[in-house]
Amino acid sequence: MTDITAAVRDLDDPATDPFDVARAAAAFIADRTGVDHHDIALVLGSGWGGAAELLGQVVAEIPSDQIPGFTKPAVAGHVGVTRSIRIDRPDGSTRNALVLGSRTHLYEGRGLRRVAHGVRTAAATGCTTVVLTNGCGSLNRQWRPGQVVLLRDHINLTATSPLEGATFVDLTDLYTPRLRAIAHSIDPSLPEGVYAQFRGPHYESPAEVAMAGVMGADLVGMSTTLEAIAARHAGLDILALSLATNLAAGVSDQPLSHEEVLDAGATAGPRIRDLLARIVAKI
Ligand code: 8IG
Repeated sequence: MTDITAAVRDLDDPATDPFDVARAAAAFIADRTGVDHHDIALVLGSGWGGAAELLGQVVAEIPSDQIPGFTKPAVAGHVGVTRSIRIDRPDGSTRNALVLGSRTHLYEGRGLRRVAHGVRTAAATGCTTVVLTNGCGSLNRQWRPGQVVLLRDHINLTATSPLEGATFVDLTDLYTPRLRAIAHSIDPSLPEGVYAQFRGPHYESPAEVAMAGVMGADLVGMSTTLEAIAARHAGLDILALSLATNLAAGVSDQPLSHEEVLDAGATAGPRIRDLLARIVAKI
C-alpha cells in the first residue's frame, strides 16, 4: 500500500520519484471513485469545461486539490474537479474516462512535476490515451475565435522539459495519427496546426508572435506541449484539440483580453463539447 501522505509532502523533493506520487494519486482515485481502472483521460482547458457530463454517466466527482500531488487551479474559467465518467458504447462495451477539470501551468511557478502530474496520474490509473484540450491564440486569420484545431505537432518555447535525467523520448508522431484520423472521421473539416507553447502568463508581444510564425507555428498557448511530452514518456497516445479563442497579438489590430478569451469559450462551448464527446465515443 502506497503511503499517500508522504507522497503529497514529497512531490517537490528531488529525492522523490514523481511516478510514486502519481501511483498514490491513482490509488486515491480508485478508492474514491470505486473505479479501479480508467481507459482514457481528458484534460479540459479554457473553453472546454462542462464537456464531462456529455461524455457519459458521471460516476464520481472529486475536488482535484484533495488528490495527492494536485493543487488548486489558479485561473478563472478552469474547473478544479476530477470526474470519473462511464461511457457506454453502442457495441455494449464500456470505457472509464478520467476527466481532469484543471491543469497546473508552468507560469504558476509550482514546478514541472506539478505540470506533468495530471497525465502521469492518468497513466497510473491505467489510461492508454489522453485527450489534451486548450484555449489558445491563432496566427491564422482564417481561424476565427471559436475555431477548433487539431494539433499535428508543437514547438516548445519554454526552454524546459517535464522529464528529468537522461530521458530521451522520441517525439515523432507525438500527436497520434490514428487519433487524428478518428477526429477527422467525426469532422473532416477540422484543420491541423502546429502549437507553440510560451511560458506566459503574459500574452506574446506582436514580434514574438511573428517569430513563432516564421518558425512554423499556427497557434500560441501556455500549456499542452509539456503535458504531451510527459504523456508520451508515460506511454500514452495523445490527441490534442485547441480552441482558438483570439487572434494572437499583432495578427489583428484588436488588443487581447482574458474576457475575450472567456467569451469565445462560452460561445463555442456547446458546439465544441458535442464535438469532443463524439470524438471520445469513437476512441
Ligand atoms: I486562450 O494569444 C489563449 N491562451 N500564449 N497566447 C498564449 N496563450 C493564449 C492565448 C494567446 N490565448
